[in-house]
Amino acid sequence: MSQSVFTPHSKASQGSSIPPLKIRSARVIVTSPGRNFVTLKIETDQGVYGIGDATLNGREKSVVAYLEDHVIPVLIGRDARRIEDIWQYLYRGAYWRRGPVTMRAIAAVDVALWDIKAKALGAPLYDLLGGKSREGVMVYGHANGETLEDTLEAVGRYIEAGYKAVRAQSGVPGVDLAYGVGRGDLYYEPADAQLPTETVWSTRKYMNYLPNLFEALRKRYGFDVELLHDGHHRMTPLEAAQLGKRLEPYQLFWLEDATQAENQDAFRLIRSHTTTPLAVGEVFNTIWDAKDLIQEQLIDYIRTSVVAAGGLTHLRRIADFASVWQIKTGCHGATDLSPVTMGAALHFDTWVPNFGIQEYMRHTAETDAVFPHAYSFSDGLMHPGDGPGHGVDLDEALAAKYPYDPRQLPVARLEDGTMWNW
Ligand code: KDG
Ligand code: MG
Repeated sequence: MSQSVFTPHSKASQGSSIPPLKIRSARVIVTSPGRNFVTLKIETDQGVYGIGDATLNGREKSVVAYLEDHVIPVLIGRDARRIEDIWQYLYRGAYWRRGPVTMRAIAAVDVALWDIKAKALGAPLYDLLGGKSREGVMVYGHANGETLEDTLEAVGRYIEAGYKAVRAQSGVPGVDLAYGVGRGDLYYEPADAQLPTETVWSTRKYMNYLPNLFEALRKRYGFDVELLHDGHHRMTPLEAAQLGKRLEPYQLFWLEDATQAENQDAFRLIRSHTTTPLAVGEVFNTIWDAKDLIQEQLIDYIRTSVVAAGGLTHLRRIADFASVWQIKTGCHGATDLSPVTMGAALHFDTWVPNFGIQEYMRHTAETDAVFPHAYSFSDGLMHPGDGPGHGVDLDEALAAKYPYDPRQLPVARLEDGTMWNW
C-alpha cells in the first residue's frame, strides 16, 4: 500500500488506554446454514479479532467482490482503534458513494472494528456507545398464515410465548404467494429459488381483506398487544392513505413500507390523511435516503439497520438526527440479516435513547450453531449479553460445511402482467 504525506495507520498514538491494534488480516467467509450469509473477520496483531455482517440477500457475491477487491487491501496495516477515520476513508474515499453494496461492505468493517475495540477494552459494545438506556429491548415476532384463522392462531402463539408485539401477515383470498406468508410457522424465507419466483399481486384484493384481519385480531386478543403490518411497498401513496385510514380503529403500532420508499415526497400525502403510525427504511443506506422524511416528520419509525446503513457509526447519526423530531428507531431484523447484525443491533437498541422496537425473526437452529451468540429472549424482550464486544462469533469449521447456495428474492407483477414492487 502506498504511503503518502498522511499515514494514520503507521503512527501509534500516545496516551490511549488501548494499545495500538494493527489490522493484520481481513477475510470474507460465505456460509449457507439454511440461507446465505457473508461475514467479515478482521484480525489484529494483538490477537483481538472482530466480526461484521455484509449480507445482501440475493446479491451476496457482489459485496464479497467489493470487500475483497476494494476494501480489504486498504485496511491492512491500519490502526483498528480509528473507527471513525476508517469509516470516513471508506465512504468519502470511494468517490462512488452510497448504495446497498458499498454501505454493506462499510458496515461489515465498522461493526468488526467496534467489536475489536469493545473486546480490547473488555466492555460490552453498548458501554462504548454510551451505556444502557433500558433493561431490555422490545422485539416483534412474525406471525403469518395462509388464511385469516391461521393468522389469528399464529398471533396467539406469539402472545403465549411472551411477545408484547407481533407482526401479522396473511394470505389474501385470490392472491397466490402474498408477501410475508411462510411455508412453516417460524421461518419465512423469501429468497427461495435460483431465478426469481414470479408472483401476481392485486392491491384491490389486499385492501378489501386486510382490515378484516385486524378487526378479528383486536376482537380476539384485545388492545394490549402491539400489532404491526408490512405493506412491502405495494400500494400507491393514495391507496396507502386509504388503508391507513381504514386501519385506524385497530391502533396498529405501525404500518410499514406503505408505498415505495424512494420517493420521500409521497409520504406527505399519506401522512396528511391518516394517523396510523408509519415506518419505513429497511432499504435505506444513508441518512440522505431519509432526510426529508425525518425533518418533515413524515414517519414515526426509521427502519434502517446496522448492516444496511454502513454500521453503527452511521446508524447512530441517523438515530440522533431522527430524535430531534421524536422519530424512533425500529431496526430491520429479518433472517437475511445475520446473527452478527442482530447482536450489534441489540447493543445499539440497548443504548439508543429514541428506541422504538426491534424486529426479531428467529434464525434456524443451523444458523444459530454457526454463529454462537450471547443474546437471548425472555418475556418479550431481548438482551445483548454483557460480555466484551457484540457477543456474536463465527464457528468457521462449521460454516465451511454449508457452501454458498445461490438464491434470489421473488418479483411481483400485477394481474395484467405489469411489473410491480415485490
Ligand atoms: O430480503 C428481504 C427481506 O429482508 C424483507 O422482505 C423483510 O420486509 C421485510 C421485513 O420487514 O422484515
Ligand atoms: Mg419490511
